[in-house]
Amino acid sequence: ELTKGLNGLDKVVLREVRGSSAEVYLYGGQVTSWKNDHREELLFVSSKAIFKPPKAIRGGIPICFPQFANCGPLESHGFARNRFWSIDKDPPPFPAATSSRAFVDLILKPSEEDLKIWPHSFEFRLRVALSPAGDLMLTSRIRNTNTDGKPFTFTFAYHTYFSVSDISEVRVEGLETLDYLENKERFTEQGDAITFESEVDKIYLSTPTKIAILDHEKKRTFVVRKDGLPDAVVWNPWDKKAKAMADFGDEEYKHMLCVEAAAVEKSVTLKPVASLTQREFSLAAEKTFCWFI
Ligand code: TA6
Repeated sequence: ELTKGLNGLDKVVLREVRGSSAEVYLYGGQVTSWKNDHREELLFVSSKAIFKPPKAIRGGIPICFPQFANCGPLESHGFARNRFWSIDKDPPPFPAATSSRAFVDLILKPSEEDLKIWPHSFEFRLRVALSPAGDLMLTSRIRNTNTDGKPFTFTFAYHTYFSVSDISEVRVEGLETLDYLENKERFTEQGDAITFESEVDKIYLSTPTKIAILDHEKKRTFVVRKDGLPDAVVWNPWDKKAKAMADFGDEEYKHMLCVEAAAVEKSVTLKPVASLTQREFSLAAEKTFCWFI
C-alpha cells in the first residue's frame, strides 16, 4: 500500500494478517517502522528526525551505500540514504519472498549527478518483507551495470536503530571476545556480553551470523541474523554526542541502540553484470520474548 508519510513523502506500508506491519519511505529506501502483532514499535526513530531531503531520516534502517561512515571520499554513509528510490511493480522471485506475503522491492539507480561523485553505474534492489510471524527481512541485491567492463568497490551497512526501554539494562550477545575497530584502532573485546554505560562506536569484525540484543526491562530479545555481511557496528551516541546532533533528542540515547550488519573492514568488489556476478546481503530481525532468570 503506497501512501503519504510525513511532509508528503511517499511511503509503503506492509501489513501481515496477524497484525504486524512495516513502513518504508521511498526517500532513502528507509524502513522507519516495524511493529509486532501487539502493535508495539520495535525500531527507534527520533522525535526530532527531519523528514526532508537532503537530510537523512534519523532512525529506522538507513542504508549506508556505497560508503560506510567516512571511510572513503563520499559524504558520511554514502548517498543511498538521501536519494529517492522507486518501486519495482514487477519484482522477480527470490528467496525472501517465499515465506512472506507482504513485501516490496525498491530500486535505486544512480542519477547523472550521482555518477559525477561516484562514477559507477549500478542497480540496487532492496526487498523489505514481513514474514507471517512478523519477522522483518531485508535483502539487498547490488549489481554493477557499468558498460566499460570496470569493477567497483564499496562498503555497506544496514544502520538499524533498535528501540530499547533503557540502554543501561541492555545486553548484546554474540560479539564477546571478538576483535573490533574503534577510531581506526584494533582492539579485542574482553569479558562477557556487551553492556552500555558510555558512548560506544565500534566495528566488530568477522562476526557470527546471529547476534542477540536482550532488553531486560521489556523482557524482549531481538535476534539479528545476517548473511553476506561479516562486520557488525554497535553505536550509541550517549549524552554528549546526543546533544550535538540537531535531529536527535538529548535524552533519546537511552531508548535506542544501533546494531548494524555491515561490510566495512574489507570492501566489496563487484564485477560488471556481464560476468553475472552480484552480491546479496540479507538481514532478518525477529523479536522473541525472553524471561530472565
Ligand atoms: O554507525 C555508527 C556511525 O558511523 C557513528 O560514527 C555515528 O556518528 C553514526 O553512524 C551516525 O551517523 P550520521 O551520519 O547518521 O549522523
